[in-house]
Amino acid sequence: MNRIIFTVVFLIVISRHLFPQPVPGDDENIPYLMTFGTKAQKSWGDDDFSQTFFFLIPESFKNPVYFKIFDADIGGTIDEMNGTFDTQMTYSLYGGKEAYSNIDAQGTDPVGKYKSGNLLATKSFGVNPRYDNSWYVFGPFNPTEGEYVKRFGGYIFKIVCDGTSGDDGNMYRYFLSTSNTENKAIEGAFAFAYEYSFRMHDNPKEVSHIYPYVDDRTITVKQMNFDWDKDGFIRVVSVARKGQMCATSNEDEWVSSEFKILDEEKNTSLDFQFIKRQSPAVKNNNVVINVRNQYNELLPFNTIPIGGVPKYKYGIEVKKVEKK
Ligand SMILES: [Ca+2]
Ligand SMILES: [Ca+2]
Ligand SMILES: [Ca+2]
Ligand SMILES: [Ca+2]
Repeated sequence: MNRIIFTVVFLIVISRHLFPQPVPGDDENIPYLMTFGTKAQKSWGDDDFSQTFFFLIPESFKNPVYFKIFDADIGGTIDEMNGTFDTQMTYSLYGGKEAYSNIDAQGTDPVGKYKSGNLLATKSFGVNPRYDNSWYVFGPFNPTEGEYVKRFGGYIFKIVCDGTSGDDGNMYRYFLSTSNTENKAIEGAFAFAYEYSFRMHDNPKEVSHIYPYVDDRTITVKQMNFDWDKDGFIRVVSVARKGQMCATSNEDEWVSSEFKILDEEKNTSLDFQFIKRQSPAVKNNNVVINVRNQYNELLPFNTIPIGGVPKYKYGIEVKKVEKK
């Protein structure tokens, strides 16, 4: 019996390594990233019609890489139509100097030099049945075409998805792969963003997550969310926190709230849980979120949570109570 359990656990661990590196990540349970055309009203759920993602490739990895976009088009079965589909959107891939390290690239708004670095590839889409519900691929690229960032121990690439016209919503996902025909993971690679603009599930039983990483300088955390449509609640779970409720937004508004970081939470990921209202179910809900520390610096959301998905440890709270 123990051997069976061991084998099952072993296979789960192994299969997670063999499975592709999707963005959004497996543990996030977010159906799609979401970016609207520039003529959309913000009340549809996108505050700025632009989204930036970074991809880290560890320097030990030497083979070519591919950046794959699922449902790159704006039309067809996946995407949110407003009237008729008339939206254009551009995906741009950057590497080289400043692709990541330019401060404008790490903000929440598409301003200044947010498209810093060397433009390695770019492609615009509108209605395009060929790339509806299928893949478009940038690559191959040598990992060294990214920007080398010492503290990450690897090369960083950036993809910016910008709405350029129209008022429809683009739903899409990314995969970082070693193959242009299959989704093959790169060990130790991951993706991250400083602001997430995404589509929630329609099924009220599905819970979506993001995992901001809290470093040891973080004392307080401020979350801001946009256009939550009062869809249930957002709560934070961590190794030391059972369920911290966050202030949530209604239609077309930003709402923020803050909480203090506990010692045990330093150098761990927080689990922001997006829990839907059970009834009546909110459909087609697009949401934007970012999280900052006390210096107003954005915390990165990693598609694979650093240190794993944090689990609340009952013992920590007991110890804290005893100390008082
Ligand atoms: Ca339209
Ligand atoms: Ca589509
Ligand atoms: Ca799409
Ligand atoms: Ca919304």
